[in-house]
Amino acid sequence: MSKLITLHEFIMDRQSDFPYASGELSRLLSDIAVASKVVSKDVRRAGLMEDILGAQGNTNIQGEEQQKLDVIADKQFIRIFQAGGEVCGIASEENDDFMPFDSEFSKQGKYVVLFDPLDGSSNIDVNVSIGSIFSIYRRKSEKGTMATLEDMLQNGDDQVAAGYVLYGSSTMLVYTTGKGVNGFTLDPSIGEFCLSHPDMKMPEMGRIYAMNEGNVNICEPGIKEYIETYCQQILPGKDKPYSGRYIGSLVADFHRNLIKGGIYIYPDTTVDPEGKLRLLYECNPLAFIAEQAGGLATTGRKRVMEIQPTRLHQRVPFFVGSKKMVEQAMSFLK
Ligand code: P6P
Repeated sequence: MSKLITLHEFIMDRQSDFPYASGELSRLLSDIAVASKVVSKDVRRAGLMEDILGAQGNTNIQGEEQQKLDVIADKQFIRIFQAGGEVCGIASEENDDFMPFDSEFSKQGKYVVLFDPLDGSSNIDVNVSIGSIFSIYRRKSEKGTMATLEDMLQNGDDQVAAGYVLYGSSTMLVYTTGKGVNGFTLDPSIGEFCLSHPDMKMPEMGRIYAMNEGNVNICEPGIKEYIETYCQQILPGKDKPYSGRYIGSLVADFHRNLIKGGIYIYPDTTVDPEGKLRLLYECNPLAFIAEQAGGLATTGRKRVMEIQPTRLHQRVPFFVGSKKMVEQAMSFLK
C-alpha cells in the first residue's frame, strides 16, 4: 500500500517549485483546503438544515436567486482569506463588486482570489453534485495598499494557481500551479485531502459531449450541425454516436471530462448573447486546469486565457475539454 500523501504534505513538497515564494502561496492553498472542508460539511448536511435550503431570497448580480448555501460558502471563503493574511482582496460571483480587505494585516497580502463559492447552486436542493471554483493572481497594486479593480481584471494566462472542489459522491480538490494537475480526495475519517489522482491528464479524445441541448436552436447553427451531424452519428472511424451527458453543474461535467475525455459547450445564445459562464471565476480557472492537463479551452474562436477582462462578471462562450474534440467542434463554427 503506497504511502498516504496529504494535500498539506504535497503542497510543502512542491514549495520548491516557487523559489521566489516564501510559503505564502502554500499557505493560501492550505487555507482554501480548510474552507473547502467546512463548505463540504455544510453541503453534506444541507438536506438536514432546512434553514439553509431554498433560496436566500436575494438575487446576485447574475439575476440568479441566491441559495442560502451559496451565501454561507461565500462567507466561509472570505473569512478564511481575511484570517490568513495572504490575500489582499477578492471577487466572487456572490458579490456585485470586488472586495479589497482593509486591515493593515490583509493589505500586506501578495495575492487576490476570484472565486465562485458554490457553482451549480440550482442543484443544491435536488442533491446533485456542485462545486467551488477558484483563481489566484499575484496583486499588481503595491503591497500595503488596498487591492484595486486592476488586480482583479488580469489575463487568465497570468494566473498563479487555479482549482476546484467537487462536492460529489466524494469531495475532491483539483488544482494546478502551472506544474501539472493533481487531484485530492477528502477522507472524512481523518479530515484530510489525500492525493488520489496524481499528474492528471485529459484524454486527447473522448466520446462524451456536455451541452444543454435545449439551446441548439438559439445558438450559432454550426453548433447544432456539430451535435446533430457529428456527435449523434455513426461515421467512418466512429463506430457509434457520442454519449450526451449534462449534469447542469459545470464542475461536475468538467471533472468527468478531465478523467474520461469529453467536451463541455456553453455557447453564446439569443438568451445569453455573451454566453452564460463567467470569465474570471469559472472559465479562466478551468481553462488553466484543462491546458495544464493537455486539454483546450476556447470561446469557440480563441483561447479563453488570452482575453483581457474588462468587467468582473463578464461572460464568455465556453468550449472546454479534450483537445481534439474542442478543435473538432470549432471546425463547425463559421
Ligand atoms: P443551464 C450553473 O448555474 C452553471 O453556471 C454551470 O454550473 C452549469 O453548467 C450551467 O450554469 C447550467 O446552465 O442554462 O444549462 O441551466
